[in-house]
Amino acid sequence: MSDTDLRPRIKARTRTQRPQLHKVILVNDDYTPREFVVVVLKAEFRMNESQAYRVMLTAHQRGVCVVAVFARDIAETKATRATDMARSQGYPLLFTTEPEE
Ligand code: TYC
Repeated sequence: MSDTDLRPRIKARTRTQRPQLHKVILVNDDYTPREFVVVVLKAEFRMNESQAYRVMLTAHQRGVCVVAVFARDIAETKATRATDMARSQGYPLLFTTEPEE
């Protein structure tokens, strides 16, 4: 008789590879007006007034606040655009990015 073992081997694991997400972080400073921070958050991150106000206030009180998470290139583009929007008005407002754990 054949001794070929036809039992299934250990089941293969299928794991979908998802791109790592990156956080966009709003950094507090002493010079940018609160209202301007809110305007930038609404314009670049599609937030409404109360969402934007809460994020601005958290950064103001704690030093930084996570604005949102995106795929890396989108996070970097939005952080750059938002920071440039502030530079064009002469404000030191800064958005940075960092990979999510
Ligand atoms: N700290 C600023 C002020 O008192 C307001 C501000 C909030 C600036 C959040 C940057 O990320 C920021 N005018």
